[in-house]
Amino acid sequence: MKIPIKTIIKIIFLFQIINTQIIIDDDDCFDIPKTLCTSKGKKIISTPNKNPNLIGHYTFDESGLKDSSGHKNHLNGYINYGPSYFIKGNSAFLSGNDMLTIKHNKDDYKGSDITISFWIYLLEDSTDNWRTIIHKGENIQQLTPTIMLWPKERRLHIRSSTEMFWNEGIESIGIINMKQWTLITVIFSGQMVQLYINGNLDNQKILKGKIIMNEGDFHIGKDPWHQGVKCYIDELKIYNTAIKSKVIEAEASILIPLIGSNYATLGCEKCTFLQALNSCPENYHMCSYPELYSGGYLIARRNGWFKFGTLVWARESQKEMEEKKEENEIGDPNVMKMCICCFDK
Ligand SMILES: [Ca+2]
Repeated sequence: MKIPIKTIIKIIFLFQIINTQIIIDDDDCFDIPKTLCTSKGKKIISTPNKNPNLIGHYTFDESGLKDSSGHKNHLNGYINYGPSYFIKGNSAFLSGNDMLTIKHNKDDYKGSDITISFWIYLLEDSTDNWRTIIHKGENIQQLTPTIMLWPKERRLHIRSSTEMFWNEGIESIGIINMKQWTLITVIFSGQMVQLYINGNLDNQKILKGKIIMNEGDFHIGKDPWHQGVKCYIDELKIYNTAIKSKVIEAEASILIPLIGSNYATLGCEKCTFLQALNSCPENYHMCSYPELYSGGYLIARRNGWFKFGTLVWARESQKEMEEKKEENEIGDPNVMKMCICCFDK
């Protein structure tokens, strides 16, 4: 009897798959090892190499509560879906009463360093109460990490517990806009806490003590001790390390694809012209009017800087500067405006 060559190949391939180690995990799901060898090891089929420091990744797309990082830190709770931050897929709709949790898994942490990144779309303005977006901890005095909203404004309240005090952190300078997707990234590393809004460094601080990690669960959308936030959340990522600013900028580039999130940064909120000139960080300068209209104003609006007022200093031509001098606006210590700094080309 002749056996077709295709059938022989199929039998050999099946035999090799059977010979690989297939594990059935606690959730009764197949866990196939990352690499599969065929043709006596000449052909290697591998799954994409995932970032080992990404210990939780929640897309809320087809996978629902599933952790896509490969670490099996699946969400617990009931999920309602909302629209995705991008064209395809879903987000998680959180009503303000909904709470999702992630169990603490000590094997995933290398120390106290942690990065939290997510897209948020606020559906409700301030409610006069402190509201929890994310909180990890067994009780109200374990705070690493915690991201909340202030009672009377949409300002972020970033908290952690340190060796010096149980409650240390920073507040956002920008205000989170309503009904607009915003990328929030918070990095806790050593004694440093940094907040990025839409890929742009919003605030940072060296805390009094070293940050301490706790063994409590993550609470998403609200925690047992505070009210929650009515919002959509998408692409929630948890890293056990401090990620690089380039990674954050890359994720935020979807918002301002032509110029990038680092095109402009905030120099000062309300300052005189001379203070404004000195307020820009290295590699940045006070934006000119063309630069403001080419992206400076867009970034300022998206990152919530216009709460400081709508008056903005601009670097102008020599002639315009001379005219301004006559008006004495530049030297007047009572004229205060915002300074938006643009990247040096
Ligand atoms: Ca999604």
